[in-house]
Amino acid sequence: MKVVEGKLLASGQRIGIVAARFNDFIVSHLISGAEDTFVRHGGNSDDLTLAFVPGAFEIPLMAQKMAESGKFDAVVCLGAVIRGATPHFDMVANESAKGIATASLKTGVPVTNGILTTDSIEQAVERAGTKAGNKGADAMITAIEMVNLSKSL
Ligand code: INI
Repeated sequence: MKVVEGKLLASGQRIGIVAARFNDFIVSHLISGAEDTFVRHGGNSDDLTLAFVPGAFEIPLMAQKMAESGKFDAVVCLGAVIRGATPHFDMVANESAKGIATASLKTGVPVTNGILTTDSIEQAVERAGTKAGNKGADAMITAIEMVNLSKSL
């Protein structure tokens, strides 16, 4: 049996990051986690391009534009949708996740979901570099692996 896996090596990869300004207090830590992970896996931070959008709802369109541009091997999406802070939590959370999946399938470029969807600000803090890891770092490592896996098929 031939097994195909993606290495966790980022050297030479060019990655687009789309980050929401909404809940910047949290999202800024997701951006740091993503950049740190890219560099610690051999990537050059000059090969990262960061695009800010107003909120998580706007992420899929920009992710799709970046994926279509041909300039990036993958796109990493970062945001924080917090239930306590929004009456339309479900709409923003669902549409952003659906749109990210669509952008990836439509373009054939890996687009990873680093958007936190939590019930409280405390849960978001826990997933932005404290006791429950960093979802930005997770989304970056997924992108690195998917780029290498796609190349090795
Ligand atoms: N955007 C977020 O990224 N997180 C949120 O928690 C949030 N809340 O609370 O509403 C949010 N709303 C803005 C939304 O993403 C759009 O920018 C807005 O609806 C304009 O299209």
